[in-house]
Amino acid sequence: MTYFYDSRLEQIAGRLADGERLSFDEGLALYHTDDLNGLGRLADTVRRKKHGKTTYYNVNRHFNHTNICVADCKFCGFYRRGRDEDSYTHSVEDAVKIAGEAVAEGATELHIVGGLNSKLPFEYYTDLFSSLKKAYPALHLKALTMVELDFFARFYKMSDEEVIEKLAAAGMDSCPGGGAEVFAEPTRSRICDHKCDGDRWLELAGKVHKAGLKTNATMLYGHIETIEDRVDHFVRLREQQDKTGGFQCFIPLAFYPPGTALSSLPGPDGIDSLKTIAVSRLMLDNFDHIKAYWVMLGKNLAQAALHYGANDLDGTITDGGELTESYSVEFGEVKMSKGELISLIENAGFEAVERDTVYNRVERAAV
Ligand code: V47
Repeated sequence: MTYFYDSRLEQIAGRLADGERLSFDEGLALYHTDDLNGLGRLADTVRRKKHGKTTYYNVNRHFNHTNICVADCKFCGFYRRGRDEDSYTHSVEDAVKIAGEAVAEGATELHIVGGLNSKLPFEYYTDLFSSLKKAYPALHLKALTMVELDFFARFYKMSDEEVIEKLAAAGMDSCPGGGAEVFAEPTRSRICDHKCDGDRWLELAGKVHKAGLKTNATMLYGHIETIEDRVDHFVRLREQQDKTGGFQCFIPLAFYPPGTALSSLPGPDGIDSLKTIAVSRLMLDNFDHIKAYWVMLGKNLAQAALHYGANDLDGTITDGGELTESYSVEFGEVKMSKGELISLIENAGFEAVERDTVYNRVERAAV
């Protein structure tokens, strides 16, 4: 018999065992519990029902084509203005060279995102994707957030459908989950006033799903948002998933304050991060995968998160891009070998399975 220190968790355990969907209030109760291990056990039970001991990782590389951005998000340490000395925009040739290095290292995925750069023509993106595909047809291009797609539709004066169709025709295979931040107002406007709102982010994700492409979803937590904001985020993602079903994976992103306009904040602690992984697993009953993104959690906490509902550690990353510039000063190079990823997973008592971006197993010839 499972023992809970918190009787509310016991009630929720009963509802989960009956296959019930948890309510907004139950989401709050999960966050407010002091019974961390009880919460973890609930999330782990759901995770093991879906995936057993399987824990996924992938071999990937991040590539940021430009750091020039008009959005001015308070949590971002990555963006620059065009006049800044350290602003950059990569040429398509640079991108193909970097993709070649990634493929030589065994990467199956290139994760491509950048700033909202008003100096680039739309053809830059179609050229970028078609050149990458021409050079490396098997490399999956997981590219552009809903915020970038929204910017393109407005800036280049195209319909959403046209933007998605042209980018997909050029080689965009799926979209990463960035730009979701926190949907709830007024928090969203306070941290990213110039980005599209939560409803628009969800609308675009739905349109990408309808075009037949998968996307991911994220939530940035541990800044000025409330617990209510977080649970609202889960409920809205879950409702969108009921409608269009194209989210593969949810990735909670632990806020890392250095180098941002919110650098006086402490960021989330370890307990908060484990709770966020667990509550997301329990609230997002229609998401298959919960990713413990080791770049933001740190390797050790990401490993522990595998016992709190996560079933994916993401990847080798290599040159982690937009999230890693200040992080790497503190923690060193943002890169993990396949061997290290596998050890983290196996030492946590799980089975490591290499996946591609859409969660097919990758079989490699033994060397
Ligand atoms: O939208 C920005 C977040 C996101 C900070 O889909 C920050 O597989 C923490 O979405 N501290 C972009 N987080 C990254 C992203 C992502 C990452 C890995 C995998 C996938 C995927 C998606 O990063 C932004 C924002 O929410 N972010 N600044 C920061 N200082």
